[in-house]
Parts: sequence; C-alpha cells; structure tokens
Amino acid sequence: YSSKVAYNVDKTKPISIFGASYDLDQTTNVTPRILSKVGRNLHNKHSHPLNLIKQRIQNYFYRSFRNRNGNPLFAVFDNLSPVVTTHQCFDSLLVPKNHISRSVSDTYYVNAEHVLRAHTSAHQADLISRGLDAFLAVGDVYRRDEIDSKHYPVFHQCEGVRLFNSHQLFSSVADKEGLGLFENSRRDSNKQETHTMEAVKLVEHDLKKTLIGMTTHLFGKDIEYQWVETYFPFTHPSWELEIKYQDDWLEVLGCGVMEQQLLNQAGASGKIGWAFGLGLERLAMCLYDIPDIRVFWSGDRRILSQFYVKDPETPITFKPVSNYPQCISDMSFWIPNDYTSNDYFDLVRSVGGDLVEEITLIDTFKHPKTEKTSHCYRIIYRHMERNMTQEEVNVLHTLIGQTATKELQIELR
Ligand code: FA5
Ligand code: MG
Repeated sequence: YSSKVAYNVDKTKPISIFGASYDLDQTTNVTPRILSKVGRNLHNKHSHPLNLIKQRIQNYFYRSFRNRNGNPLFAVFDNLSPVVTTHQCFDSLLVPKNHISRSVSDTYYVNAEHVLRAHTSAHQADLISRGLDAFLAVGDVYRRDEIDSKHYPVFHQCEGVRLFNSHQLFSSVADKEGLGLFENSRRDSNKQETHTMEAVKLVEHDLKKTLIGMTTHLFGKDIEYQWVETYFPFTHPSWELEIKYQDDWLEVLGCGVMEQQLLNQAGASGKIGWAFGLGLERLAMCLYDIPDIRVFWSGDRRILSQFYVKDPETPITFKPVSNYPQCISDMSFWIPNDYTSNDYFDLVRSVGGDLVEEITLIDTFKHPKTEKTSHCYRIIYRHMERNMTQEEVNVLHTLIGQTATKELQIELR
C-alpha cells in the first residue's frame, strides 16, 4: 500500500482546482485523497445512482412548476466549483464566527480563505444576487466526520430556494386587503421579527407542500413522514423532514423560512423565501436499498451495471455483489493536546481508503499520574468486492499506526 500513501499535500506549491490556482498555508487540511474526489462529479455521471436521483428530483420540479411562458420555473446548477470562500460557506449564511462548523476539525480548508463547501447552501446568496427567484443547486460537499456505513467525507446535496414578492405570495388569497410581507415586531418561535404571521404561514405551507410532493414523487404516496423543528443560522423557523425507513425515522433534509437579513444582503429585500438542503446519498440508499455509502464510489461493473436504466424513474433494488467477511483490529494510543478524533478518522480514510468500513472510539482512559489521555479505536476493514486476508489487514493496520505516529504526534501503546 505504501506507494499509494501521501497523507500530506505539499504546501510549498499552489494547487489547481477547477482551473483556479490556490496557495496553501497553515490552515490547509485537505488531503491528496480528498482532493482526488474533487471533479469526480458522481451526480453528473450517466447512470450513476446519484445521477438518477438528481434527475428524478429535477423531473419533479420541472413538471410541477412552470412560469407564465410555460418554461421550468426552477433553474438547475450542477457544475459550480466546490471550492468556495469562507464568506460564501459561512458569513453569507450568518453562521456565527465561533460556530463549530467553521473549525478545522470539521471543515476541509484549502487555505485560510477557501474551503471545500460543507453544504450547497454556500451558493444561496450568490445565485440570489444574480437575480434568481427559484433554483436548485446540486453538488459534492465535504465534511470531516465520523466513519461508518452511512458517513463518508464526501457526499452530495441538492439545495432548493424559492422567493416570493407580496403579489406572488398572496395570489391565491381571495381577500388581500391589508396583507403584507413585512412588519416590525418581535422574533418568537413561529417567525422572524420582520415577517408578518400571514406571510410566514403561506411560505411554510408552500415549502412543506413542495417537499412532500417531491417525497411522494420519489417514494410513492404511502411513505410515512414527520416534520421535526430544528435550528439553522440561515432559516427561521426551521424543520427537518424524516421518513420511515426500515422501522426507523431517517432525516433526509433540512429546510426553513430564509433569514431576511440574508435576502436583504443578497439584494432581494422586497422578497420572502424558503430554502431546503437534502442529501442525495440518504435518498438513494433508501430508494435502492443500498446498504453502504462506499457503493457510490465503487468502480465495479457488477455494482454500476445495476443502475443502467433508460428511464430514471425505473424502480431498482440493489443486490450487493457479496458480503465478504469483516476484519477487525483495535489501535490504542496516547493523544497529544490539540488532537481531535476527526484528525484520526481522516488519516485512517486517507491511508486505508475504502477498505475501511467503520471506525469507533471504544475506550478513553486518563492516566491518574501522568494525566495523559489514551484513546482506543476499533477499525473494521472490509473489501466490497473481494476477500481480504488477515495478513493484508495487518500490513495496512501497521501502516496506519506509523502514519498516525508521524503525522498526528500520537504515541502508540
Ligand atoms: C445542511 O447542510 C443545511 N445546509 C441544510 C439546509 C439548507 C437547511 C437550506 C436550511 C435551508 P445538514 O447538515 O443537516 O444541513 O445536512 C442536510 C442533509 O444532508 C441531511 O438531512 C442529510 O440528508 C444529508 N447529510 C448530512 N450529513 C451527511 C453525511 N455525513 N452523509 C450523508 N448525508 C449527509
Ligand atoms: Mg441535519
């Protein structure tokens, strides 16, 4: 494996992404492995399951919403560069300066000013500034996160935004006398300080109707769902939509009434709007019965060919190529002061690639005398397409230990 391992990028040279050049600096924490995912654009790859889902969502919006000329109302953007500024990713969305999502332990920084987008919401303000009132933005997003069959450092989101002026929002109301979008009042759990209750209720209704329409278009009308109130810095009120999947509630999207300050700053101060962001992998895993998120990155023809359909609406049930056995190995070490588990997760994925199925922190121990802390992680290895020998796993496990010792200043026990 050693020939494939390059955990660090060379910070002395600029890197080129989507035709733009970026100088690297102290903040840089992207790895060669993560950079190798940039530009893969699985959502645009013909017959890829994420592409099928994207097309189905697009079909729903094209068929359901037309403007006065009979053209699709929602514009679709699926080729925006995933490198965005911290302003686009956080500030334009009113994310507080000290919010955890900004930290280097959660987000991939190209340099101090540029990140790999952590969500497609990073494009909201720009597209609104360009004058768009209704759009979808689909793309790959990057997060330093835990590792298991449902989490991968790269996944795909579809953002949706719709804005209304007063005339559009109240068009279906018979008696419009005295109705308006804005007022000066107090923020409470139902609405923002600048919105009228009638405007917010109509926006909420339109948002939920649109999203339930999409969900039933994908899953059929018998799908069970529930709305859960939540918090986002860029919407209020905010909800998550959960659907019933294999007897459990699964979160598929976040949404809400857009913060008026965001719209005002993007030059749409006369309008009110809703926004949502959903995970394509989540939807695809339920729709096609895909058990492991690594399936989306497989190059195995036996996997890919299961999605070769002419019509994206064709029902598909995924059949795993085979369930090869897991190999389990634990690793214990003393951690340095500025260590976070995400550093280790990232390193293990970098060195072990898709052979790593899951990592769990199974034990934490603080030495009473030295006050040093030790972590023990369990790594589950499994190849999706063939058997792995224990010897192969041992070589890889040792290499992970050596790389962690060198790069993270941990001390193996
Ligand atoms: C967001 O990313 C918000 N930007 C969503 C949003 C947009 C809210 C617009 C309001 C208005 P969240 O981190 O919850 O929120 O992610 C949104 C969706 O992405 C989740 O519901 C889930 O479907 C998917 N998702 C999140 N994390 C992962 C992950 N690690 N792996 C796969 N899918 C994920
Ligand atoms: Mg969420």
